[in-house]
Amino acid sequence: MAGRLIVVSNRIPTGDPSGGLVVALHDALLARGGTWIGADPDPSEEGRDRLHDLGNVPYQKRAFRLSAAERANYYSGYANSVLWPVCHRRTDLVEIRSEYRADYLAVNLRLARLIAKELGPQDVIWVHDYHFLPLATMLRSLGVTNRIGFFLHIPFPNITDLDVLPRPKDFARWLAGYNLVGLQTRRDVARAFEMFRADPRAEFLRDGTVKFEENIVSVASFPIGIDSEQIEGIAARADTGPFGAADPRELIIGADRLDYSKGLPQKFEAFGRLLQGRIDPQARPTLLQIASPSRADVAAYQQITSELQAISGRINGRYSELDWQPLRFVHRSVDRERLIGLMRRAEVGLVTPLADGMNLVAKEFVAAQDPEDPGVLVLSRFAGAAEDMKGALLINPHDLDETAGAVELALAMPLAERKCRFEDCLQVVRDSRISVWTDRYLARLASCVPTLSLAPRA
Ligand code: GDG
Repeated sequence: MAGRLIVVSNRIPTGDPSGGLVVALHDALLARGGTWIGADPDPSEEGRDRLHDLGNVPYQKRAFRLSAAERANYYSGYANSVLWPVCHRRTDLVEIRSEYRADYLAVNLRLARLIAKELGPQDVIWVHDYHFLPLATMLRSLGVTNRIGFFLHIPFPNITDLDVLPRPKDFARWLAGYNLVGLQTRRDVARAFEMFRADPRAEFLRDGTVKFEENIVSVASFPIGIDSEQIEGIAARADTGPFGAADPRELIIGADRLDYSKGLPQKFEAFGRLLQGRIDPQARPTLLQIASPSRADVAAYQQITSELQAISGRINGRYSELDWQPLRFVHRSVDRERLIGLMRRAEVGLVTPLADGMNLVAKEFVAAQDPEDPGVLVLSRFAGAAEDMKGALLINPHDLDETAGAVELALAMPLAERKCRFEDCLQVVRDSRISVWTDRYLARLASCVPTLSLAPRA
């Protein structure tokens, strides 16, 4: 690619990059050079009319600033209280307010203007996630014909759920402003096609692309992955005995952002079912749930936190012994190496989202296992990762007995079967590693039909 790569994401890494996605984009920018644009962690409201340098080595990091009202309306509001629940099939949690949408559009338009000002003719823009759906349409309205790609990290919404949006038809039009829309799974692509098929403005071309008014957009799946080699290395060296004398004999681990999409109440209740007679009381299994705090200013997140505290209190009250607490609900983030060590130590990884774009924890759990004595992944069918991870025990997280039964099976699984399932899963994790994801996406974007004419409106 001749021009610069310009990556846009709401979160921009400061300090050492950590976490799969951030590392992948960091590597892509290191290899190709370019600019990463994101929201300024500095809460200052000054200078919203320009991008601020957050450092130039080894690539440029530039930040846009938000006012306190914009943070509330664009970020916590439209992005996290409208689009997030719509895409995660929780339309009951959607909060529609006119100021949310107004600021979402205003922030995107301001960002489009700031980007357009500094864009070279060959630059390629790669936009990440639901915070920026209308960015391409807005850039096109400012005369930008550069290649612009989009990747949606979360599930593509069901077509009927889109009707909950204030102006449902915007969704398809905004996406059609991009040259390439990348989604996590083939199932997501099918839902996107269903949306375009139902839209009279869209026409399917023979090569599988969609012509939407004056734009041509390609839609394809690019299942995101992890730096599996790095995690395998960390896990092999990790401290796996942080429990000391209280080391549980059978450890089941969960690690999620504390989010209502992750199925945590269902996970806790299913564990309660397991304790309720399914398991030999002598086995004393422990569920360690690390739940890193997330979006605490949004009411739905406060509610789910209280709900989880109540369920874990009930289960522990009922089953704890003087020297055994079955459920450890740790509502804070733990150090990455420690987390990977805990994953390696665990007999079972329990991943139960009700809806999830991919779920990197599932892939990290697999990469962290000891190949000679691997643990078993119990994985929700509703995680994007389940589309390819056939070696996992797949469950419906709404079915508490099924989940409890799968954990029981996992805890009793003979080594030969554990190894066989692990090897299947590890192959999937390695095949979808993050460097492959980045390269595949950018190669596909480079081959997309260029935008020749411009959309007349944003
Ligand atoms: C979105 C989509 C998609 C978790 N707790 C701790 C911790 N983590 C790390 C995990 C993992 C990451 O956070 C979570 O990634 P997920 O993929 O599981 O979930 P989301 O945050 O919802 O991510 C998702 C992803 O984007 C990428 O496209 O897969 O579907 O929702 O890396 O290990 N890390 C540390 N301490 C913790 O306590 N250090």
